[in-house]
Parts: sequence; structure tokens; C-alpha cells
Amino acid sequence: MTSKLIIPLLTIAMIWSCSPKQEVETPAEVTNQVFPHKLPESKPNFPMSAAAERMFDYPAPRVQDNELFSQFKYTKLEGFDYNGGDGTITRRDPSRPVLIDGKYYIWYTKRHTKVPPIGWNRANEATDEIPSTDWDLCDLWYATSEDGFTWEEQGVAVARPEKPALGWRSIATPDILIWKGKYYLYFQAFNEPSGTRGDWCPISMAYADSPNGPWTHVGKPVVPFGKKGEWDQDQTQDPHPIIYNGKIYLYYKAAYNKWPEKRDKYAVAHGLAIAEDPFGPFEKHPLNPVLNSGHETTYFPFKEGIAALAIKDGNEAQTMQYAADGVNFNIAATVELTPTATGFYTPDAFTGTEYGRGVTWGVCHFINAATSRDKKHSIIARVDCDLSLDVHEPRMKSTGVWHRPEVFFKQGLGGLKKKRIEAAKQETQATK
Ligand code: AAL
Repeated sequence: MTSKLIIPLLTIAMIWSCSPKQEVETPAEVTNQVFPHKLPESKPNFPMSAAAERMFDYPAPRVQDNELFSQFKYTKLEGFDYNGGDGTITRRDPSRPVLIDGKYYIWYTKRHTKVPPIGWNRANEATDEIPSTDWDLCDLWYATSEDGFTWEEQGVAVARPEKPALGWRSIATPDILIWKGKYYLYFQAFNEPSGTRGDWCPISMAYADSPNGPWTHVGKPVVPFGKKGEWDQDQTQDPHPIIYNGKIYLYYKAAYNKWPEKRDKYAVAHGLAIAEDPFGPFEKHPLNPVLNSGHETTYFPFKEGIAALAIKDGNEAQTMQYAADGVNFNIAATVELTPTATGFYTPDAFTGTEYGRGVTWGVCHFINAATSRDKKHSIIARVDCDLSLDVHEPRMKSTGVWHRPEVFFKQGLGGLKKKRIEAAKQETQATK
């Protein structure tokens, strides 16, 4: 800028700075202290309540626009026989479906016993024919499907080994990993009827060159118990492997804070164990547990990070969670009528994707399929959703699922009703 210009410009600037402030039009969100009618796309920079601030911490301030919010829709699967629901056959804890040569595959816990389970609290009465829990005396079976709705059971994938090999009592709750063209099933391996001291088992593994087997069981824990006093000292369960950052991220569950003689202090959390090879060693993350709520493990690559579904247990149950680093999870959405023990069909679970696309369907289970307590068994079902960057199904993004009043009345007071009536009578008597 030549010197001839500097003086006039400086003069203008001085006049401007001394004159009353120009009423410069400023965007409403900067000056308007009242929250605007038009929902801001990003966090406004004026003082807000904690709840209003939080709106902008979610993937979208409006839940219907939140890619990690979805309703869940359920379908009964065709092709599985349950002996008329008499409790002698159970199928549960299904793996993530994988698509191989045009066919979907799932692996799952199957129990086929002469009698239904007698309950974890009667584990000392369990025998080689009488199961304690629904997942006692089980093997890993598998099934295939052309469409994810009708399935054909193929048979046993991994049978529980002879005593005293690891898992001789039961093997359950499998999940699949495809790594460098080979197949790995991670599963829980029990050496005692579940309930004997607790639901105690480590995660073991079997491997194969083909999804149809034959599978070779490594016969040892690959995600071992934690040391005495550590949160996962008694169990490593619900293995759920994903390839992330070029490594195997295996998320798992442990129930803790309870002791064999006292089980009412039950708490559940999820941990992460990372390996560079399917045989391990799996290094447990130093920040474990990585999810403070949930039960079975349901995770999938999403954008640069990992998404998780937390159900059933803990303060953050019934939420979708997200960790941009696969470790530090935060609530991304609250969800309802959530699927249990879900394995989502996740095309990019094992591709080492750098930007996960999300999921639209999977398989889950219902553990209360029996019509009476003495016929305890579970069934596998299909669940559909829109937790995907590649579809937008408004029906899946609507809020408020209206259940028939009967659904609520089924969750009745039971024995408490009598107490409530008595208490009310006493209260009215007292005021006479
Ligand atoms: C499931 C899972 C684990 C438990 C039992 C069978 O839902 O959490 O596998 O051990 O229940």
C-alpha cells in the first residue's frame, strides 16, 4: 500500500472508531439470549442450560437426524425347530452374520438336552444330561441363508471336547472373525455347570480354512481371566471381534462386583482386548472397562470409530454409544425395544475400513421364548434397523413406539399389588 493511501485510510479509521458504533447486523444466534425457534445446526455461543448444551454433543441435535438412532423391527426366523418349545432345544447368542459366496452364515449356541435347564442356583444337581442354565451342555452350531429370513441349519461347527479339555462342560456364545482369508470362532468355554460358583468361563477359539469347517479348537483361553481382584477375574465372555486400526479389536463382557456366596451386587461392563494375530496374545486395554453398561456385546465400525449398543444392565443401558478411537465411548442416542445378544450384519467388520458405514440388520435372541418356566429355552430372531450412513428409512427414525396396553399390564405388580392395596386401606383408615 503506497504512503499516499495510508494517511486518508488512517483518518477514516479514526473517524469510524470515534463515531457511535455502527449498528452492524449480527447473526441472531450471537446476541439472541432466548433459544431460537429454528433449531441451530451447531452449538450456539450464548449461555444455555446443561441439557440444551448436550443437544449439540449428540451426532445431531434432532434425534430423527441422528445416524446412531433407530427403532428396531423384529422378524421370526424360518427353518429352526425347537421341539414344540418344550425346553429341550435352545438356540441363542448368535454371531454376526457374514456373507460368503452369496450365502449368509451365522454361528450360535445350541443346546439339545433330554430335559430343560434346572437353573443356575441348582447347578450342584446338574448332570451330564441335566443342564443347569440354558447355555449349559451346549455346542456351537451354524446355519446358512440366502435372505437372512429363512435359514438352513447345517450342523455342529465346534463340539464341546471330552473332559478335562477346556470347554468340556459347554461351549457357547460364539462370534466370528475373518482374518487374511481364514475363519476364527471365539467362544466361551465352561469347565463346570454354569452357576456352580458363578457364570465362570474364559474365551477360547477354534479356527478353520472354510466357514463350513472343519474347526480346530486351540483348547486354551485366548482372552484369559483377569488376576484376582481385577474386574474380569471370574469371566471373559461374549467375544465380539472387529478389525480396526489394522488389528483385532475383541470386545468382551464381564460381570463383576458379585461373589459366589452373594450374587445380588451384580454389575456388568465391557472390556477391549487387542491382538495382531487371531491366536493372540490379546492385550487387555489399560483403560478397561470401556463400556460401563450393557450385557452381550454388539459393536460395529462407524465413521472413523466404533459404535456400540448397550442394553439391559447399567446406568447407560438402552443407548447407542460411539468412540472415535474405539476405546472412549460416549452416549450417541437413547434407544428403545432394543435387541438382545445382537450380531449385526456388518460388511466392513473385517475389511479394516477407515470409515465404517454402519448396519441395517442382524440376528439377536429372546431368552423368554418358553410359555412356562419349566420349558426354559431361547430362540434366535432377525432385527432390522437404520444405523447406516447409506440408507435413510424415516420409519426407523420415528420416535415413540406405541405398545398395546396389554404389553404394559403384563409387567404387572404381581405380589406387590396386595401390599399396595393393604397400604392404601391403612392410609384411608388412618384418616377416618
Ligand atoms: C448370554 C451371554 C453369555 C452368558 C450367557 C451365555 O446372554 O451374556 O453367554 O454366559 O448369557
